[in-house]
Amino acid sequence: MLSLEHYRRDFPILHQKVNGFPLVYLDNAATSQKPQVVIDALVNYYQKINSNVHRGAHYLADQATIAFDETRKKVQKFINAQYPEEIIFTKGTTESINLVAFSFGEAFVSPQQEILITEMEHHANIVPWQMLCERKKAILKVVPVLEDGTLDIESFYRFLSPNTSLVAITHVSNVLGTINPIQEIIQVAHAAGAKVLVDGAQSVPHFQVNVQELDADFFVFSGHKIFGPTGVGILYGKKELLELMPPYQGGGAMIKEVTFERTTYNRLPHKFEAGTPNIADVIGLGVALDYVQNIGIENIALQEHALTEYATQQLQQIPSLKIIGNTPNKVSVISFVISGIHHYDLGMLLDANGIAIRTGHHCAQPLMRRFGVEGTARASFAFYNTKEEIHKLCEGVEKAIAVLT
Ligand code: 7TS
Repeated sequence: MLSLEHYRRDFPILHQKVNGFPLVYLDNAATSQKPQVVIDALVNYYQKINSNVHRGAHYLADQATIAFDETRKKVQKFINAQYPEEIIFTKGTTESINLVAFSFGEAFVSPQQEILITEMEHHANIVPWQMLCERKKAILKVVPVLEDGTLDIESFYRFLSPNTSLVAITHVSNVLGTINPIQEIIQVAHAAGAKVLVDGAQSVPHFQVNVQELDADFFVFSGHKIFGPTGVGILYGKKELLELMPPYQGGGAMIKEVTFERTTYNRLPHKFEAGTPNIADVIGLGVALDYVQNIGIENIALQEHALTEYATQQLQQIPSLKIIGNTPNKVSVISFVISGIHHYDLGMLLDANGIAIRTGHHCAQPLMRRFGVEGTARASFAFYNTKEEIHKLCEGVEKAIAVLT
């Protein structure tokens, strides 16, 4: 087991009082907190090497470019991509998915072809595909979710056809915590001739991902959920696919030569990185990945698993509380509803005690409809959370039930 005290000290934000109580931060699925080394990297960048990248005109430009390009290699290693140019920097998961929906959609999706998604997707992995289907007169198909929060894999097999162009699926649900059998899904989709985009926003922070082993065509995630800064995300794509896809945005850095008659495009990854990138935050993400690697993602997984089991067991003792998402194969996300209590009221009462959880639809309105709820309360843990914090959550919930019912 990790020495929690040691690692908690790395996160300055955790050591403060909120509403007079020590902060209990249980909203890590929305965004994780940042260790001091990441904060220092941002300050250091602006104090010492701030400059534009890939223009190579002077010392600072070189330093910034080296640090920026270094992160691409760190990400490549972190998810075991074959080539660094398969790593495209974006604003986040949302932009990565929009990029693929636009660019892959433009090149490869024709009328009447199908895009397969699931009922447990975040809006970021629904709406861009709806927009694509509208543009291309393609068809969106949705694989249902079973009562325990697992994917209806039989329906997935049934829905897949030679007409399926792309399967866009979350690796892990941000509401249910369910880990989808992504390797099987990718194999079967490939056998049917479809490509697969995996939304890794909620998987990469919690366990080892190996894109080559998975054989994913696209894999996307956000830096801010894995202890990195906001405003930077990753699109991994297989080189041979990215090569065939048109640029998403035009501008500086993505061109080889521009004339008023015709423009030729830069090689990967620059073709997909128009304009000045988010240099400081990209460098910060590199430091965050180093931080995770120093602790060991497998140690993080063990710690989070123990916290999740414990919290599940404790919350289940509360009679009016129902957990939504009951598969044992899940990450550290627990969504729940309490009969007779609105999730917003619960969230407000917990906040008054310094406890931060998320309430609402979690950007997954179709999934809320599937479970017949308007929203849920959701506690999500990082490795720096403690059993004591779980006790505080349970006490807070019990107090709220006493006050509100
Ligand atoms: N996909 C999944 C599975 C997510 O959980 C999220 C964010 C996104 C995509 C979008 O990521 P972004 O960084 O581009 O915004 N999920 C959440 C959440 O559960 N609470 O706040 C944001």
